[in-house]
Amino acid sequence: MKFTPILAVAALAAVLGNVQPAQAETKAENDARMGWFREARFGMFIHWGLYAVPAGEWKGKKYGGGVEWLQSLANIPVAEYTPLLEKFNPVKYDAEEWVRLAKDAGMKYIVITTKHHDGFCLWDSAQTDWDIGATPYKKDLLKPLADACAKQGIRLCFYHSIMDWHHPEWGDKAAWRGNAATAKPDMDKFSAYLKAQLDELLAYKPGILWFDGEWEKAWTHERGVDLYNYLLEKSPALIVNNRVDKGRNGMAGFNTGSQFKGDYCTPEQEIPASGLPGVDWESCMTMNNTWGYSAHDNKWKSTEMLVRNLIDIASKGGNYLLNVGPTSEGLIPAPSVERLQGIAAWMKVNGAAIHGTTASPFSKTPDWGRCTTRSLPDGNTRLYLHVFNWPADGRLVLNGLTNEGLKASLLAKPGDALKITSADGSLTIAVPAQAADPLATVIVLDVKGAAKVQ
Ligand code: JFZ
Repeated sequence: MKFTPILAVAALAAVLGNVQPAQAETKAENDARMGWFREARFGMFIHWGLYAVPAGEWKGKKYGGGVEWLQSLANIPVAEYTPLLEKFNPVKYDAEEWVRLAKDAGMKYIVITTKHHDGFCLWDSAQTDWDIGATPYKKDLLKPLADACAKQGIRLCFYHSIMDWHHPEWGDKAAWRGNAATAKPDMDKFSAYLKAQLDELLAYKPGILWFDGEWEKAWTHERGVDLYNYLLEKSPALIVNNRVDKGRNGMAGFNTGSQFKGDYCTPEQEIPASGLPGVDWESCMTMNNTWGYSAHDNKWKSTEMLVRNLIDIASKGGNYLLNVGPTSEGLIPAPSVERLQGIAAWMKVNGAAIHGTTASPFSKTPDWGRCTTRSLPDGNTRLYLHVFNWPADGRLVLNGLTNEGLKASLLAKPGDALKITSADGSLTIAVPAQAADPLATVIVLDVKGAAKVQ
């Protein structure tokens, strides 16, 4: 829904909001702001929009890859794409249920696409009619999610595409969009639109703004810095990903220079081999091969792979943002639900080995699996040994670990102590003959002092 006077006021406020640069943050302030994110380790990504209607197919042709890109993949002009509005009617949407699924899986935050590259908005924005208000459903999709998240103790976060194929003032034009000739692009006007929409979104109190689509030429480093400062001034506790600026190194996602804004790095569909030491990061990944819903993409990863990805990422000090792509009716696809429930069963027993943990002390990835750590209040260290390859001889050997071992047990059986021996600069734990969990069996090992690996 669009009210032009509000646009004018918001645009003016957007300009005035720019006057003061944000103050440099101390390390203690940064630690406080990033604290919940560092503890969370696991979140749910939701890609939801009009592209769920064609679901990866246009004029009889099936498209693969990320089908939230369908408008671009099939070169659909805005005028031909617009009627999808009439078919987006998520009457089966149950925000409480979505949040319950995420929470049970051990996810601590949800990042939902408020607007993807096609420009369509999931809330009834006062800045445009290209939104949920123009669909048969009409009702805001973000508010019920915000309420359910507040009720269930999950942080709601917003993905928001900077690139906008629908907005006439977005500066990079492509002929297929069909709106190339509507205006001489004015990126100042576009920025005012972006800020006015973000003002609306800040009212939902998001934990993170997850920008994307920053790579086109129209978006500049200066605009990235300006937007970051604008948001942090309005919402000092906010976390903003590095795609607000131009420093991201492609799919690897790390920042290529300290001048670039953004609180954390965003590797996409990949896990950095040795993590990204010294910076905060989050790998976003799909369960099949698409972000938005596809009716024909059945290349689902196994629950084992998803659980092991989560463990691998936590062992490298990062977060795992795992995607679901709901249908236009508002349902999370059954294969995704099944996998989330499988992860939930593992996390119910082993969540302590993920949440609030820090990276592995082993510089070389152990061949038996992965390790996460926790500093204990008494100065000792708890190691969580996530065993992927169960030792056939009943001896789990931790090469190079020179600490004194204090106690060990299966995480699932804290009462049953496992025998620890030390020899030749390695520590060995005597383990049961059979792995307790085929996905990953976690052994808890407390050692004296800080972990020392040679
Ligand atoms: C981006 C989006 O384009 C995609 O639809 C999805 O939302 C994902 C999480 O983020 O993916 C990208 C972004 C940039 C590149 C490739 C995929 N790139 O620069 O090659």
